[in-house]
Amino acid sequence: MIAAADGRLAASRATDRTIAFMKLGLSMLRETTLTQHDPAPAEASHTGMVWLGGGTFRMGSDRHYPEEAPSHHVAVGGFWIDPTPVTNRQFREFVRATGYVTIAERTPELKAYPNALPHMLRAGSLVFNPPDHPVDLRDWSQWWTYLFGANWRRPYGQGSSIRESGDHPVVHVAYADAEAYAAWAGKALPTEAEWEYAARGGLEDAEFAWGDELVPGGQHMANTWQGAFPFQNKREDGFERTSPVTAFPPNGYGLHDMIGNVWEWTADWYVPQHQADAAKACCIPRNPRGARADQSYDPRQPENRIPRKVLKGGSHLCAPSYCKRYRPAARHPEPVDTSASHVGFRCVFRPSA
Ligand SMILES: [Ca+2]
Ligand SMILES: [Ca+2]
Ligand SMILES: [Cu+2]
Repeated sequence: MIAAADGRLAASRATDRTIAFMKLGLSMLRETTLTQHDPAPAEASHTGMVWLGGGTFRMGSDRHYPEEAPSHHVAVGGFWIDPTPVTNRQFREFVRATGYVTIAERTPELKAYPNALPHMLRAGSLVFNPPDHPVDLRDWSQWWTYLFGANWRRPYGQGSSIRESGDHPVVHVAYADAEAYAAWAGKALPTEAEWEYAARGGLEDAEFAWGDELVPGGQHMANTWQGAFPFQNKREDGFERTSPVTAFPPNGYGLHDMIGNVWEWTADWYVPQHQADAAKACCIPRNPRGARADQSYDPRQPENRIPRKVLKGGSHLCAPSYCKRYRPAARHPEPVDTSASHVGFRCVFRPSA
């Protein structure tokens, strides 16, 4: 349980940063699908990264949430990808080398949040703070707290640390933080199509990154949530919060944690649906880059003009009883300024064309 650092916090629980500040106040294609055409270019060896030859695959799903539909064919070129999310240890190397200060560590400016109540404008981040009883599942503010002092070094606020979790994914990183790390590493953030192609691990249209069963033969394949969300975490997978990035088996491409543990930032702007499937093989989009920034705003919050990126993969908070987003097709919009205790990222490297 997270101790509130400030009496006002109870009222400031919210799902994203801006709200937190304002709160108080085709079958023919099947054979070619997922075939990896491109051999890894010899130009560079990206130590520790996994080469994925490009291919055509079925992106999205018609069987789940509306934003994942329609399922449609997409082609991606070959690229390298990190086999795990970026860890606390890796992120610390970046910060030591550059002196970079993450968004969650900076005091938010009134200029950027004109509707904010001044006392809320303190450095912090969103921390999962579970109630001990059933709550209205429509109200996310029941389990999210904007916690002053929470950041990547102190994932659960004052008094917490990452001393024992160097191999856990870094969290409390906003989009710009992930981008800054990627630039430093000479890498980039994946597009949604690249990310989903990688997550599917070579399986055609499967529900999960490992097949069609969530817990095949009783074996947990990812760090998700078992029990009644958000008050009963049965930890049958062994972890209440984040887990070491290789704690669960890799998918068919050798990639760990694509599903669960932490959501991962992608470079694409969010719109709540996919484009229609191409009528002919000729017209399948290649390396799609998502929507435009000005299409990504939250329509329910017209006063908040913070554009939103696509998050992928679900997290340790995804539960059959609440949010079945522990699947490659699943997606979630996240305002670029927002950081949280269940969101991280991994990088890709694209060969120069
Ligand atoms: Ca778990
Ligand atoms: Ca993940
Ligand atoms: Cu979820």
